[in-house]
Amino acid sequence: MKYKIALVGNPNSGKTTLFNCLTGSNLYVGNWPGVTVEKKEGDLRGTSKDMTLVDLPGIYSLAPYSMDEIVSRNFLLDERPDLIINIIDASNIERNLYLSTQLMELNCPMVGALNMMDVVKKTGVEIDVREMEKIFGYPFIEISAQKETGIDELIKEVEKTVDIKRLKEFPQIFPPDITTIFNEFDALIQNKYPELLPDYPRLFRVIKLIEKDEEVLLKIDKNIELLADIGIARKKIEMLSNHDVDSAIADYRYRFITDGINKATKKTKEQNIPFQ
Ligand code: BGO
Repeated sequence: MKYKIALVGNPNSGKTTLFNCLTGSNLYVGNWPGVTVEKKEGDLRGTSKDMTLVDLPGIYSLAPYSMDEIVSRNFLLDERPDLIINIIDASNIERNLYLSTQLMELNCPMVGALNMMDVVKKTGVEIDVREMEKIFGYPFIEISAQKETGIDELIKEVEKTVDIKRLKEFPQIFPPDITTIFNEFDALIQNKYPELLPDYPRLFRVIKLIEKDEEVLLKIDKNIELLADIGIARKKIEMLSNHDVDSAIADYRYRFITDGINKATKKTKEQNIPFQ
């Protein structure tokens, strides 16, 4: 069996540098179907398992607005990789983890590669990767793609995690009352619209419907009854959060990330370089 591994991360997180470290000379470069976005694939080196690494375009979110986001999202939803290597610029950890909270909703095995650790260490910040795993529900490995440190550990962790078939643990990103609304809406979808987006991971489907995601709206084909049900769920979230749905969901994600980072990092010496 050949495993399909997706490399996903923000632009400038060091994805190209890491891709080159992880693959040998066995490289295939083409275009994603129908678009002029470059597609790179290569065999993962140094592993006893047969794994192909696919480099996805750098993205900030799974919203379907830019061509890069559409290409990455369609690959993750349609091709269902066996594992995601989520590269995170650890010197900009909170912003980078925003994409991670969305990737978690795909319920695919994931390993977080905390890149730029050479930079982070100079700022005197320490990251407790065991604590990160407990909070975020998937393993993290500290690396520097540029200095080629942590690469063997990353490959070992990928080998270990790939057969789990789902995210290791699913943490509570949203507060309990919001999670209840999501669960009720999920049950409603399963009972009332059993044919709706059957291939979408369940939490991803719920959130994208409630967010009125553009791609999803195209797929539901002006189903008036479903739109009314979505409207009811949106109202409930707005009443509980006192915000519009998009801001509320983004805000909950950031709060979850900030709380997690506060617990899992500490500054060991004073330096003038800011850590965001
Ligand atoms: C330039 N540590 C450090 N310090 N830098 C890293 C690391 C790391 O672990 N990993 C990557 N970089 P890409 P995307 C550059 O190109 O892989 C650097 O967009 C420069 N170029 O070397 O391209 C990497 O694919 C001139 O930096 O990222 C690159 O995700 C001056 O992060 C940049 C300084 O990496 C982005 C840096 C002409």
